[in-house]
Amino acid sequence: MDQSAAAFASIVVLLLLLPPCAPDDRLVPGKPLSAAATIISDGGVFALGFFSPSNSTPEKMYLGIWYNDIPRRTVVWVADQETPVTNGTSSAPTLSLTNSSNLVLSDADGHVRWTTNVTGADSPTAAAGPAAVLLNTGNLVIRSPNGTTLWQSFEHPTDSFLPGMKIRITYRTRAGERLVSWKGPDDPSRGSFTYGGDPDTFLQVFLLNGTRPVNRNGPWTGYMVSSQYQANTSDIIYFAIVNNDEEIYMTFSVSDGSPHTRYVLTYAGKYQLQSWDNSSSAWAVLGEWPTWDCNLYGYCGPYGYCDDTAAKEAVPTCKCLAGFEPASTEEWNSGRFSRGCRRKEAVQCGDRFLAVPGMKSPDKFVLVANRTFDACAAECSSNCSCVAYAYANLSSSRAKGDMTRCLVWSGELIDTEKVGEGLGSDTIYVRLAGLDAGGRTKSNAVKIVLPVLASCILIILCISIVWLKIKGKKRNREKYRKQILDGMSTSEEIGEGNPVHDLEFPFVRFEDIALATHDFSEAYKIGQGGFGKVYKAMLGGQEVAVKRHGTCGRKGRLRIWQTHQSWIVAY
Ligand SMILES: *[C@@H]1O[C@H](CO)[C@@H](O)[C@H](O)[C@H]1NC(C)=O
Ligand SMILES: *[C@@H]1O[C@H](CO)[C@@H](O)[C@H](O)[C@H]1NC(C)=O
Ligand SMILES: *[C@@H]1O[C@H](CO)[C@@H](O)[C@H](O)[C@H]1NC(C)=O
Ligand SMILES: *[C@@H]1O[C@H](CO)[C@@H](O)[C@H](O)[C@H]1NC(C)=O
Ligand SMILES: *[C@@H]1O[C@H](CO)[C@@H](O)[C@H](O)[C@H]1NC(C)=O
Ligand SMILES: *[C@@H]1O[C@H](CO)[C@@H](O)[C@H](O)[C@H]1NC(C)=O
Ligand SMILES: *[C@@H]1O[C@H](CO)[C@@H](O)[C@H](O)[C@H]1NC(C)=O
Ligand SMILES: *[C@@H]1O[C@H](CO)[C@@H](O)[C@H](O)[C@H]1NC(C)=O
Ligand SMILES: *[C@@H]1O[C@H](CO)[C@@H](O)[C@H](O)[C@H]1NC(C)=O
Ligand SMILES: CC(=O)N[C@H]1CO[C@H](CO)[C@@H](O)[C@@H]1O
Repeated sequence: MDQSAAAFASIVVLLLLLPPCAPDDRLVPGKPLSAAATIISDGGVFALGFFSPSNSTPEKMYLGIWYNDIPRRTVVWVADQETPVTNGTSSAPTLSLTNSSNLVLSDADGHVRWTTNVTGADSPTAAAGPAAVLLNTGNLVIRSPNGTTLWQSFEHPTDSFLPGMKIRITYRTRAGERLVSWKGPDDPSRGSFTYGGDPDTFLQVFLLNGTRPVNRNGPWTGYMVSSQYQANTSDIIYFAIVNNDEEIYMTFSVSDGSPHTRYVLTYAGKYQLQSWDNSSSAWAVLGEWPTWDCNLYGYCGPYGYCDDTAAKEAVPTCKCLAGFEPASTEEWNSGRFSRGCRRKEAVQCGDRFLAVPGMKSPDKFVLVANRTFDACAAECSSNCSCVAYAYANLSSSRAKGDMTRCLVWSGELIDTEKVGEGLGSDTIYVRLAGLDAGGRTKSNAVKIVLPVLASCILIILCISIVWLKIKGKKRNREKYRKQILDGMSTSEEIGEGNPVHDLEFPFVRFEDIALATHDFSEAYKIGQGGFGKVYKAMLGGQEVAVKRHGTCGRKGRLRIWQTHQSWIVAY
């Protein structure tokens, strides 16, 4: 008894005497990472270390970051995509941090295979040097002795887009992050697919195969936050587009307690939204783009458009824009659409424009700066080579207060899609022969006009309401935008007094929500996090996720976001 007590006491003393260990979430100068070791983020979600992707060639190793707490190794970042290091028989590769704050990856034979590019960092004092810290978000950050970030892996992405990461384009340099696919399932070297913003227009996102577009998101219509509720996982994914004087970027976050969620550009050229399913120990694919052939770039040829709202079939429905007919009926009928459509009747300079709502705008537009809607229309109708225009009020300014987005087309209209009316869609105005002053076709007026007119009125009504609400708050928007995103990336509570409350999206009354959720009954609750409780409800025939901040009675404001898949209402 005495003996064991003494032994215990001496262990305690020994433990007390041991010097405090450096936290194992970081690398410091003079303590390189060996091939067999890993660095684990504080929180345990991510690991940094060497891995060999293929069992057949174990001597080929890469430095990477993967999820530490799931049984299937899923690498989200690779340092040396081009040149794997080799694991020798007598020596192994190492990763070290230099006194000049650079990470250096050395081969078994001592050759430097990869290094970061930090310059001008302070030389360390004896007290504190730089550190490379693996954060629990999966970001590997080099910090200077004074704590500033000198380099981060989030700014050098490979195939994965993680919550809190940004994919952006800088206006001045036209440079930015692009996801790069792996070459094969077990080959992290650079594949041919990339995903990122379009440096020519800054307004759209391309999935490319080499330099060839595979899939394109339509030009940004100005929405800032959209969200998507995943019924299977009870996950809410908040997706944001942030535009400021320097850059435009997209980022996303997930609700608290959500499983691991990432976007990944697969080696096969698919952009997927994946979520870890603990019960089956596998990645569930919540979304995939291109979803079907309809989303392939230019699938329906010039002046054709694909109906993405149609039931997904093996061969998607291609249609010609109003006033156009298939270039070759024979090919069109046999499901070959690449030659697209041609005009039924040639246009003349004085011809008017038909409004086509609910569309993804075609590619190859020219952005005309600082135009009102009327000036945009005039810009196009006064120029005989202009065949179409589309207009949006961007909800955040690019620079110096220009909130307008006037797009004009003078060539073929390519890669148009019908996506249905919603946040990401445009009304395209197409120049057509035989329209009267109201933009109606003279012959078949009623058939086309009524739905078009109705949707126009609806859109204008919605835009005006949002516009009126937002108008008064324009001045502080810059500040708000930043704070929304700061809040999002850290998953902090969006509570009272948070500026996010001031970005309102009117539509729904509290009474309707209370009714639809049976007065916020537990039976309708689908989640809870730092942001409040989330309920499922049916509103106007739409399934929505209702987010409630606290239980502040009937005061407070409503917000609603929409994506093409779902709506979310926040109270
Ligand atoms: C690297 O090589 C050493 C020595 O041959 C071996 O012990 C180690 O397991 C190898 N590491 C990996 C990750 O294959
Ligand atoms: C470091 O900078 C050089 C020259 O600017 C560049 O060629 C190289 O690709 C950069 N390396 C990394 C890892 O960014
Ligand atoms: C911190 O150090 C970096 C370089 O190591 C330097 O550029 C920066 O100005 C320093 N910041 C402060 C607040 O001292
Ligand atoms: C890095 O700095 C430490 C402390 O100043 C010093 O002991 C060490 O020799 C330096 N290492 C190199 C490679 O310069
Ligand atoms: C990507 O491009 C290569 C070469 O141009 C081609 O062989 C391959 O089929 C393309 N893949 C896809 C999915 O477009
Ligand atoms: C995931 O499943 C494992 C066992 O299969 C369990 O131990 C763990 O708690 C689960 N994690 C979550 C977040 O449900
Ligand atoms: C979601 O659930 C439905 C029905 O339970 C199922 O058919 C579908 O495959 C699930 N999706 C995912 C991504 O797990
Ligand atoms: C936009 O146009 C208006 C009038 O057309 C002009 O007063 C204003 O200076 C312009 N703004 C910019 C940023 O060009
Ligand atoms: C008309 O449009 C074409 C193509 O966009 C452009 O090159 C030309 O400068 C425009 N003409 C006028 C007068 O604006
Ligand atoms: C379609 C629409 O609402 N356009 C408005 C966009 O904002 C400008 C002012 O910058 C208004 O004049 C437009 O009417």
